[in-house]
Amino acid sequence: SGQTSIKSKAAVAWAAGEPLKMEEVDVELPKAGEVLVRIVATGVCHTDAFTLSGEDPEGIFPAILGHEGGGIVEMIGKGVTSVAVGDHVIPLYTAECGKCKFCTSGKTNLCQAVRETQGKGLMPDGTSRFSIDGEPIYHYMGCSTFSEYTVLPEISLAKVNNDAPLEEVCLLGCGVTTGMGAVLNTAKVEKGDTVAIFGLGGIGLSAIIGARMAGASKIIGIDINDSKFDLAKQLGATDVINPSEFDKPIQDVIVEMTDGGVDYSFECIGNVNVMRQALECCHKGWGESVIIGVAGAGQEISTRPFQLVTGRVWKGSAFGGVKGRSELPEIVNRYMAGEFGLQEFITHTMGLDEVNHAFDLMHEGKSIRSVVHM
Ligand code: NAD
Ligand code: AHE
Ligand code: ZN
Ligand code: ZN
Repeated sequence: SGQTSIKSKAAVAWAAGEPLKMEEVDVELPKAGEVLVRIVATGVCHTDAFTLSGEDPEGIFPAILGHEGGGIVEMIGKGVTSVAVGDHVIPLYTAECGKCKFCTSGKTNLCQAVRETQGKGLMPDGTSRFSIDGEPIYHYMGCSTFSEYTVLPEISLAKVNNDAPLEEVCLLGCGVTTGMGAVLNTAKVEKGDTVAIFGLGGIGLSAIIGARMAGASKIIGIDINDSKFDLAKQLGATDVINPSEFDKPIQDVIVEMTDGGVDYSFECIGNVNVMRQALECCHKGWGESVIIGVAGAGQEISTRPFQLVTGRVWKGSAFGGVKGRSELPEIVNRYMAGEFGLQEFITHTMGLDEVNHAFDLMHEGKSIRSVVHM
């Protein structure tokens, strides 16, 4: 028919620090190797707020944020073979091409096939599929799920079980996969290990689920907001502590609670001071600390090198070390089989036009996950 674009409702981030604005955007139809997806639901992750705040060195405006979505394939571009119209898919901010040096290394999930253009808010051909009155609007993390329709490279889509409720499994597009994966894939926590988890939002609570699955003997949850503790305990935390209630450093408290420190700790906040606490609460000789939280431009971590000389290990984890296309479908099936829950994370649901409220709830510490139903 010669049609080259469709109209879509989207929440646009026009500038750092400003509320998102509902707009009708033009979405260009998918080019070769690309897929048009109708987003059904999307979670709101702290990373969306981080980028909107202006702290993200890669933040570009105007952009369509959102990276924790679930949707249905609406149209495929030339040469696309791995998904078809009608397939349920989860957008991946960490693609999986299966061919690059990273994908074939067997050492990482960080495929770099489209990473460079993705970081510039563009599709792999160096252009955007979104515009208003001919002016480009940038993509975000290769996903832009705060839009009714979005375009992604084929290699940035996990095809999942069509029976999976997208309003729930969208959370596997980031938060829950990240927390569980950091524990199970990155740290590889084993039965009987002791664990400390700093920050009990969507990521930290998912790390608790992972620690429980692994059979950890002690799971210490740490947060400055007591209202997070009930769910943390329900999901498997054996102890919950609030650093503001102690008159000594929290790492000292944890070292005392665990006869010398934990086997593994996880920073799920994005605070470089807490990252140091998380490292220093680890056991001498072998304790490992995993950074999951994302810290703002210019922030740096520090500790005494002696902490590492004496056997503690500092590492990080992105998307829980999970390779999205080959591993996420199985995680969705494990959810469908009842191995873990997602509903308890969803404290709020709303329409896209209320997405700013989701950011308010997050900043007020009142939500775990808001899920936007498009
Ligand atoms: P969230 O806002 O839901 O949760 C953060 C929690 O940390 C809150 O409960 C808050 O009360 C607590 N907190 C804040 N300051 C604290 C302090 N000083 N001590 C103890 N607790 C404190 O956020 P989220 O969505 O769970 O994301 C957490 C972090 O993980 C963010 O930095 C996000 O950008 C990052 N993230 C990273 C990845 C990755 O792949 N590496 C993926 C998703 C999210
Ligand atoms: N753009 C930021 C870093 C942001 C960041 O670390 N992102 C995480 C995912 S957060 C999901 O909620 C990640 O996976 N990073 C790996 C990657 O390739 O981006 C900055 O500091 O520039
Ligand atoms: Zn996220
Ligand atoms: Zn790759």
